[in-house]
Amino acid sequence: MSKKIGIVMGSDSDLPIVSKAVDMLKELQIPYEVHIYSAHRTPEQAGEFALFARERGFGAIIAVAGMAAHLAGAIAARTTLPVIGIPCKSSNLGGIEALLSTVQMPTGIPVATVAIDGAVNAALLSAQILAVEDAEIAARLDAKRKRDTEKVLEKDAEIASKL
Ligand code: RP5
Repeated sequence: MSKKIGIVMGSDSDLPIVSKAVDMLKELQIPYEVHIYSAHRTPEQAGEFALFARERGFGAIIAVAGMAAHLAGAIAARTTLPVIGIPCKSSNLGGIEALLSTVQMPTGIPVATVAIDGAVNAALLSAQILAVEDAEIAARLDAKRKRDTEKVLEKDAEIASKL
């Protein structure tokens, strides 16, 4: 059984983004656990989750938050597991504020930040982290890359006949 991926979102309004990460983890047959813990509204629960995540069998944590997005950093401050931040577009600033809040971490506490709303890449990166030690996940990732490549080549073959 592989290690689990923890997914923590700051609000249930982040669920449409989280669902995309969950779908990717399901496709790769990776176990996961999802929580709603906010760096601001439930700081103790978010901190507790991070503190005990390693001993609870997690291999990496994905933190999803918008606006003044401190969740990924707050979690990273309390664990040495890899933390991946997804900045969300949840205000009229378009997510740039969440991107900057997530990516600009002080030296010593890294957060691997993906694109605004980049849920699929966050899931893939978390799988790649587990795949360092897990040959089955590595094989599934290789197979997915191959399928993705084939899809693009099929489109390439079609485009010539369309134009
Ligand atoms: C963040 O504030 C959440 O992650 C969410 O993206 C944003 C807005 O939250 P709600 O006001 O919709 O609960 O903490």
